[in-house]
Amino acid sequence: MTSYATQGFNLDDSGRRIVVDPVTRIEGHMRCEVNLDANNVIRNAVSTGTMWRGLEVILKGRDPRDAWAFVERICGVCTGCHALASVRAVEDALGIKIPKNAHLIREMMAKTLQVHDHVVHFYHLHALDWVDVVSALNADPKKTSELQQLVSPSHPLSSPGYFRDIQNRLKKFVESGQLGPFMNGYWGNKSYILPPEANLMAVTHYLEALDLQKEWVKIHTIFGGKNPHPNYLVGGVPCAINLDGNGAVGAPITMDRLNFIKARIDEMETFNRNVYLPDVLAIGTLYKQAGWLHGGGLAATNVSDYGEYPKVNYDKSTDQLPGGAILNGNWDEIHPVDPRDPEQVQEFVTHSWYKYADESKGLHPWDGVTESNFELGAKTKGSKTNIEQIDESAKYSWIKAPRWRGHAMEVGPLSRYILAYAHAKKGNQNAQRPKEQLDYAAEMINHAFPKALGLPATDYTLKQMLPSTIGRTLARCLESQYCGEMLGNDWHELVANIKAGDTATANVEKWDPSTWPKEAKGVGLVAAPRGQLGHWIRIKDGKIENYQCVVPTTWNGSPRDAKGQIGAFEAALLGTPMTNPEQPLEVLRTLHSFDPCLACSTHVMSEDGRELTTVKVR
Ligand code: NFE
Ligand code: MG
Repeated sequence: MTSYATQGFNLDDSGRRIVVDPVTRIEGHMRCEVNLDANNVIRNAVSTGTMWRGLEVILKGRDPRDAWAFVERICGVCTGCHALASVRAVEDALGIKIPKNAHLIREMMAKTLQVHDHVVHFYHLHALDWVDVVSALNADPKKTSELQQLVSPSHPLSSPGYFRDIQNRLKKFVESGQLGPFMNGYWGNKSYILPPEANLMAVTHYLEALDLQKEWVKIHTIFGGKNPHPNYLVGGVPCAINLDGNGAVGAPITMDRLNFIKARIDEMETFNRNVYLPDVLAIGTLYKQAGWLHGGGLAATNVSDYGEYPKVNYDKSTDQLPGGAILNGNWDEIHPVDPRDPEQVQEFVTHSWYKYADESKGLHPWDGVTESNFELGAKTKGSKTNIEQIDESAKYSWIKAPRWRGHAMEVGPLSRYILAYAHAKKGNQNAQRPKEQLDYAAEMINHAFPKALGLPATDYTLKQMLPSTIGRTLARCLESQYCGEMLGNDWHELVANIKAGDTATANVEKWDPSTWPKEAKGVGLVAAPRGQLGHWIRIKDGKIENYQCVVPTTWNGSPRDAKGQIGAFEAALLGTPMTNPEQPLEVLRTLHSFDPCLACSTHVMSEDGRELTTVKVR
């Protein structure tokens, strides 16, 4: 028995151990082990990143203006957010201010990513933890049509015939035995509680979302040339504006293209409002009624975000989703977060496969060190290439352990929404962040959450219910909706600014490294879809001296630290009862609610490409 009293979690690793490896429907390589008590309740959890790629090491000695193109390859899912963090870090170091159009275009690219990422996450990476595809075959298409008209009254595709066609497509799929994206689900598990009609409706929306998402990312192709991995530029954006397109070379931003973008934004807003939010509310309500409100973990205590979406660039007080840190579940106190302060953001490697001179201490990212050190603990069972069980008392993950003032934190949309609610309650609005703007986020929490959960909107009920797996999924949906609306505002502002005669998209005054100081350091922050993202850079003699990325999934997927504090994935699993431990659906539900991205968090392969683990559920 191990006790981690500092966080109030008591871990018991004595019971039967279940291994889920890999955790699928996510980006990257992740393993999770849990110990169960005699009642099949999770009492200990161990989360591991099983891959290393070394991007921070690859960057050393390179031109800072090129860094965005390297770090952007950390991930194709949260595509663009590492490039954005990178150009912001370099601009911060060199004192470069970007033009208004560049700011608005970057904002639109970031919010497009947010909506795309959240919709793809919910329907394609997470919904099948709640929705039984095979059960949809038993649905009555007429009743499905009635259900949809009840929960999504404005959805244009609602006829019984439409659902019958989709059901027939599904039947053919299942009869062919080639389930494709629906392979290996735990279909029929008793923990799926939706009626067949709700399952058919949700599977239908899965297919609709699959079609739509490829349209939405065209916004990235217009502004950034391609997706995934759109182009960025230190000093602005790499696209030209020429509204009528006359005499322009390349592929400038024309009014035709802007109108195409507006049509996609309207489509996102309509889908969020008519389909995504009603689906999440319906699924949340039914599962809440069935008593499934597990998975709160660190969200009930420690959450943070750097704050994002400034109405006025470079003015953090105008952030439309304001940042801060909340500790010990005290929503009345919001601590300011300063990523430059060496005492605040630190990464520990005590339980990570890296080497520090003194591993009892954390390092601020400007002084961060990335040196691999793969060794397995004495208690690891099995051979090195076929591990049955890892030893969490030793090093056990390729993910470092970031901490804020020494505390393990949960990051992501749920954290941002808890913060928005707390800021609104304190009345933290100003002229650039009008009350309505901030209240909007709080309103959503006040209305959407209690409605979904069938509760009165009080601080007490929200605190009991919001920090949960369902709460996390709801918050992501609210953020998608909010980003869709902010996108519409950005579009109008961009068009108005261009029409007023401003066509500047880049500031190249400091492009030449001879204009740079001998030494400089900077930080670039982004509200990435999975949470707060920061890149820290040190520049010396025009080259990158050190580069460190502390990524959302590094925070959430963090292993234990020097004090033994567990990370957000691990904390969220504790106390969850499993219906059938041979089918770890509950583990997947909660882990998926974070939308883990291991490629992002490890950003660093075992040198000899050796297999570190095998797939095993026992
Ligand atoms: Ni690969 Fe990422 C996001 C970043 S990691 S997805 O969002 O940054 O959590
Ligand atoms: Mg890192």
